[in-house]
Amino acid sequence: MNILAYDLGASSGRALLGRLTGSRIEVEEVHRFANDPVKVGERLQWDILRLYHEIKQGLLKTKHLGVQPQSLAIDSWAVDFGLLGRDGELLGNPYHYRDWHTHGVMESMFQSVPKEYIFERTGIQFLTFNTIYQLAAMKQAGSPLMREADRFLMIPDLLRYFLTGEMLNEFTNVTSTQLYNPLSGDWDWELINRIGIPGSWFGRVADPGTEAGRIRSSIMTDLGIEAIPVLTAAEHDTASAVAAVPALERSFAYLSCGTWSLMGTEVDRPVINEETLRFNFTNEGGVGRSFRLLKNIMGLWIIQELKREWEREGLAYSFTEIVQLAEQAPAFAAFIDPDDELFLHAGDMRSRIRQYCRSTGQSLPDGPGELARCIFESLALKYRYVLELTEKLSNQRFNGLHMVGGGIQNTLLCQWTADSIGKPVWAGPAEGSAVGNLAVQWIAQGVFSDIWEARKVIRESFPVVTYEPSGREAWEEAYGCFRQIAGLAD
Ligand code: ADP
Ligand code: LRH
Repeated sequence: MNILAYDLGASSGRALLGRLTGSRIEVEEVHRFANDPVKVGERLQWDILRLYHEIKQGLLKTKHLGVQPQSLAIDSWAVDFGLLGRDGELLGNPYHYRDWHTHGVMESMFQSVPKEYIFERTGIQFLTFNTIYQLAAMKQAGSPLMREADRFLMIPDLLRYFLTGEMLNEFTNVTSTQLYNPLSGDWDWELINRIGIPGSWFGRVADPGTEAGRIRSSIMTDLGIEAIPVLTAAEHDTASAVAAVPALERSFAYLSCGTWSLMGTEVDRPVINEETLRFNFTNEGGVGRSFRLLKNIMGLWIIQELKREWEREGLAYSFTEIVQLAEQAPAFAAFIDPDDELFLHAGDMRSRIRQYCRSTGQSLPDGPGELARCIFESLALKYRYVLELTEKLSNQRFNGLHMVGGGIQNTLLCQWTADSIGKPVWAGPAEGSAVGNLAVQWIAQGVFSDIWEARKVIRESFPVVTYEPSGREAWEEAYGCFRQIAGLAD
């Protein structure tokens, strides 16, 4: 029995076929495609129709393999959305969350809607690009979409709607908007009303694994394929990635390591208190109405951007080469706080890293190896800081850290993470989000009884590499330096 998972990441979109052979999961990549945002003037937008086209290409390639999938589901990154008119047509291209239009909007909203009020009601961390601030930015800018819109759909909701004609708002992604109240278990109508957005835009919240229609007959005719049921996945890619963590114990820590690094633990109920607010932790919805108590860390985005910069200069390093260059560069020469706002938007990372180092009185990394080493070491050190906070805020002690996502192919980063946290790292699977997407579909079909059975099978199906900590003394010293430079509080 084959099923199809689409995972739209910032580094690429991919379609993976999953099948169960005995008690093992096998995956086959049928299609990989670019998911580059498009800049028009100053606006950064999704190339949403191209992605829809690529999703159909995935269906065609699946057909050419002679496979009829039992179901399909889509996941992607959180917070972004499209607005639809009364006629069901998409109004404009969805904005990408790294667009500048939200700049300063969160801070100005706090003047009329207090930060504490928003956190008490939503439990969601304050990121300048959350949906709530994107909507407020559009409203402030007098966007005509505010007058014309009738429905709000997040990116996987929207692509699912294109495929099926059915509109549903999926739970895990909905929680990331900062407009959902996990205590009432519904959209926070009071908050939505207070920021002046029509409540009628927001529809029924559907759990991951809900039947959400079937492929439109026009697509079946165009592609010459049979009907395929479409399900909701855990459509926030981080929810899917955490679903795929091959943990055997209920108390575990994870790091979903891709464009972003998402670190935290899974909890039954949101942890909404002064401490989680102070350290800007979040409580995002997960599979089985669990919550992810986690913190965003800027992640491999900075090296992705540097790689693009080098390519423009004619230096086409692969990630493998970048890792080798980092390994050869001098150790602990300079640190950045990867979460400094300097690094959020696209472009010019070399000069921003040097600007950060200059303003903190450090030596300035120069060549590719030095810059890459600075990023990877700083990430490993930030991981220790956030892991210790996770332990404190969840009142747990972890024996090690599960890493999933494409970033685990960076074996140096995995080793340095183990060295920095002083605990083993268990790395795998690399396609965390796609595997979690498949797992939710199998749970919906009754193949797995719940997420814990799925995790057990994932553990048996994908290699998990263990990295034992080493070089503790040097890393301990580096941590002290890093915390001072980054000004990180206890
Ligand atoms: P996303 O889902 O956000 O698109 P992925 O989980 O696919 O991201 O991870 C992509 C990241 O993985 C890249 O930015 C890169 O840093 C890292 N990566 C991918 N391949 C390699 C490799 N061969 N060696 C080292 N790092 C790699
Ligand atoms: C990771 C992710 C993360 C969000 C960000 C926008 O891909 O979904 O969980 O905070 O992208």
